[in-house]
Amino acid sequence: MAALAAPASAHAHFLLEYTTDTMIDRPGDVPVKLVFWHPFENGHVMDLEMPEEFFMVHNGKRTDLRDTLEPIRFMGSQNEAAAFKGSVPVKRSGDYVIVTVPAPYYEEAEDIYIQQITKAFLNRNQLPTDWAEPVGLPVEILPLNKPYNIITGSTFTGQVVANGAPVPGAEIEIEYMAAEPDMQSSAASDPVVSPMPGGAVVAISDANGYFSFGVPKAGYWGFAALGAGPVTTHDGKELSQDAVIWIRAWDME
Ligand SMILES: [Cu+2]
Repeated sequence: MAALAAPASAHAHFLLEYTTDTMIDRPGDVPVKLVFWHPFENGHVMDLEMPEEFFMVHNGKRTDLRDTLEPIRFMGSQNEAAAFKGSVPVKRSGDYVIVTVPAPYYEEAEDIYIQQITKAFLNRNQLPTDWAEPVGLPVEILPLNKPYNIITGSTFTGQVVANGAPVPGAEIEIEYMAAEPDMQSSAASDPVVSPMPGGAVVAISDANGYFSFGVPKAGYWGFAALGAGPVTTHDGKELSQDAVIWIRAWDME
């Protein structure tokens, strides 16, 4: 379980489930881009295969959205790679938890596989329905603050759980989405801030799997609990089965 055994690389990989907004005013299909990238520095983009699962949870009900996925290209500042565009049908009021279970990705530099099981959240009409409930993934981060409504300068607390049990001592990489995918083109926006001089921003979960982070800036923040999942090998190699969660912070105005 202890993720600290494996040395982390200087930069943090993150699977994005990107939508331009999290609060959805009008009912309709919300476009989402799945990109495996380094969004803090607009760095290297990894090729994403067709995910094993892509679904939403609304009012406790799971809806498979894999059929909405189309392959696209995504261009970072260093390279271009395979990504996907899908859509989330948002009709009634409430929360829509977007979940991606990607296929394990082979990372040549570290000779390991990486699988980032990822959650992001949309909401319509401010009605909270699903955000606090576990999805029941092999590994996931449970938010203890409403994830689409974090005030800049306040804190976000999450709990890392694997098969429903807390994961103590998990290494959690924290990433600001400094550059964002453009929905109309394959490009990304220019990063609005630079990565930190000390490399990846990291927190460690406590004895009950909890971690907290003071959120200094409005926008999207990602948290990745590295190697916290129950599956540790794939194709005869080490697998880092990570739980990723995306939250959205807002300035008070
Ligand atoms: Cu990386």
